Amino acid sequence: MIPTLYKSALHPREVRALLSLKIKGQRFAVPKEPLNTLAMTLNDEDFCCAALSKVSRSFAVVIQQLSENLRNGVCVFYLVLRALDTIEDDMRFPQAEKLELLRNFYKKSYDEDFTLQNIGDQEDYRVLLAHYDKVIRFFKGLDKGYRDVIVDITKKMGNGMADFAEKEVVTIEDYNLYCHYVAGLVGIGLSELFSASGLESPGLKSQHDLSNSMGLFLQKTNIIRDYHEDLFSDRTFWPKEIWGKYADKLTFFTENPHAPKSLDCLNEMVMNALGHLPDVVDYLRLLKDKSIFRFAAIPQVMAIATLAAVFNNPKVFTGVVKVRKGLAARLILYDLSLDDTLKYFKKYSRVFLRKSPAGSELHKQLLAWSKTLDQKIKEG
Ligand code: D99
Repeated sequence: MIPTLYKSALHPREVRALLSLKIKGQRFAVPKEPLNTLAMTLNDEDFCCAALSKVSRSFAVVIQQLSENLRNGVCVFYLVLRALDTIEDDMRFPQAEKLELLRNFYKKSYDEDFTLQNIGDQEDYRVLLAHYDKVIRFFKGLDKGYRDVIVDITKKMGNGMADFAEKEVVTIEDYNLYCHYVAGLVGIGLSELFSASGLESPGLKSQHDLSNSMGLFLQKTNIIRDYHEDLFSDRTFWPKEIWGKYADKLTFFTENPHAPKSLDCLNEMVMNALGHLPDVVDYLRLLKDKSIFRFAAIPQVMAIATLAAVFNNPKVFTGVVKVRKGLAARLILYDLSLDDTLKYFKKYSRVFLRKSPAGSELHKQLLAWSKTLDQKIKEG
């Protein structure tokens, strides 16, 4: 906590937010014991909540604030997605077996004897899979509308992950399709859960393009930020159709982080991600329920803050550039309105303009993009 506070030292509002989140966070106290100890004592629902807090601390707090039955649906959905992600990411797993498991994972949704031993590169994920029967029992207690959505998305995502386990992301079309499978479908599934809950309009579940963009904006931000980390796992997600214009091999950038070609490539990847922001604004504007709005908006604000931090920043090529946890704490604590969110988008869009060379092609594109964003914001 201290290092986190130190990083926010110059931002008093963040310091206050971090401290009060720490206090308030006790209400969602993340149990100190390891997850496999908790697995012995907690019932299915409490285990799932503890697992959620363990795998994604700040996100768990936001999910907790959703209304009861939607919260359970989203919690299970998140854990099912995390299980799929853990299987996809486990490189020690024999390929043929992995493809089989990804494509058939949805068929296990009602199988209370189903657990997975020794899969996952982090302890908490291994424990989640080892006690996956608890997730399945919690899943079976959900409303049928929620269960049908979760099974449908699991099937599509599992097949999409298996398709891409055997082929590289080369074209921008591949890039958009991969991100659709691992993140766009999350947005589409959530819109269906929001509509099924009755808290949002039935029409929301048909907004596939806007829902898809919600996931793509977050996923592309993660892929850009994780360039260095992903470089040494034998999978890369940067499309050759983009980076191939600036280098012969992807490792050129980590070897030449300050080269103009490296920064031009990075900035084009950021521009590509920013292309989804007008859809994000349109989607957030459709939301009526306050807790659903915050659940959807907070990761989007974190994402644009991350893009502003990585834009034109050579450190992306040699490490992971993270935004201060103080920002997440502030967003989680103060009830973020649509207006606040749009102000954040405006504030960060000025950073891109300021950091891009005046008169450059990139600057012109950013000006056009910023005007589109302004137009969207004014439509309010
Ligand atoms: C996600 N994604 O928030 Cl896509 C995943 N952190 O980034 Cl159910 C699962 O992980 C669900 O705590 C929802 O270290 C989401 C999106 C989302 C989408 C569409 C509409 C509404 C919400 C996330 C979750 C956020 C997250 C982890 C991090 C700090 C900030 C939040 C931490 C998107 C995905 C699929 C790309 C990971």
